[in-house]
Amino acid sequence: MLGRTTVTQHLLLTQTEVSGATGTFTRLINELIVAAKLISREVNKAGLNDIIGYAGRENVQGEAVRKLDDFSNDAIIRRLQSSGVLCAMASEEVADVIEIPRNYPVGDYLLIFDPLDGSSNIDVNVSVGTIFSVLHRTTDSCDQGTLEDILQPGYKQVAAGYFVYGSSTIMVFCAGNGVHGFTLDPSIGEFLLSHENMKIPEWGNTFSINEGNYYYWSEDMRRYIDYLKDPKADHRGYTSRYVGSLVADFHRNLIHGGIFLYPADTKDPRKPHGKLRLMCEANPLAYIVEHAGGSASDGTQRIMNIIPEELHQRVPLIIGSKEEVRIVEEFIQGKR
Ligand code: P6P
Repeated sequence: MLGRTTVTQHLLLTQTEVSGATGTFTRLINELIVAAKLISREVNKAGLNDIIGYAGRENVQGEAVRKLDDFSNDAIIRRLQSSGVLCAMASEEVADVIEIPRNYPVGDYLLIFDPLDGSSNIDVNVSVGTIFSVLHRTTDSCDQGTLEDILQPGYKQVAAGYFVYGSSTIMVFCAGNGVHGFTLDPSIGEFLLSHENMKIPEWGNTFSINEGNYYYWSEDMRRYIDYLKDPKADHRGYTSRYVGSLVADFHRNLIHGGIFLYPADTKDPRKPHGKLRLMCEANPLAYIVEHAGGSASDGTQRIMNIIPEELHQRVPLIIGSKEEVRIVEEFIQGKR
């Protein structure tokens, strides 16, 4: 325990390996870590304080906002807006681009985040998470970042990661040089390296999908799920695991192999492309999974090749072990 690498040591070491690094990126991630520690503290005692339940309003997604959503969103915005490293932010909870207040310096990075994904699970003590994506500004300015700076395809990300608030609080993060996991030791308040250079198995026997939507899926998606459950099909057998919290389902599959799917469905005409958001959920997890050797697709194309048109646009998400994603794409593209 005494010799374990802290996330700060890891960031500083990585920084020395990046020519021209000025430390602003390290500052960005460190501020995110402080926000995550604050969120972890509140999540882990949610049943004991007045922070579970609803905030009495809906967010841009038309979803009832929970007090912990608000707390988590505010924690990230307050920590990062004064850091001097961002020119703008975007949050799953906020309709428009979040500007940096005029009394703070402006930097060259952009942060896009889902402050507390899966928050509906808080009341029943199921793991939830924070997801984040880091971009570099494209507009040549020293002023506020714009929507143009934010609406970049996923392959332009310079880093991405998530925090999962579960039986322990774990940060999984990649800045282009491997995917690494750090576990929070609450007794010292430090994230310690626990999963170095994570790689997702090429195959997996776990599938994660909400089968309650079965009759709302396309015929191809139904055929694929039937195939997974068919004992006579040409595979080694699958098991179903669905937490209903994207970060928890993704994290399990990252470690053990498997596939998570949230396909398009006809259940809600407001969400014809499925429920999950491109910018603050699909892109950052796609960045992580590809750097870990996996794949992320909307069924017909690589998630990170999608050119964003709207800040909160939704996409079908198929993500996990490379070979499992390939099989789904073959069903969707009529090759199986
Ligand atoms: P459903 C949580 O609300 C979330 O955004 C993801 O974390 C999760 O994967 C998904 O929605 C669950 O959605 O429709 O299966 O309840």
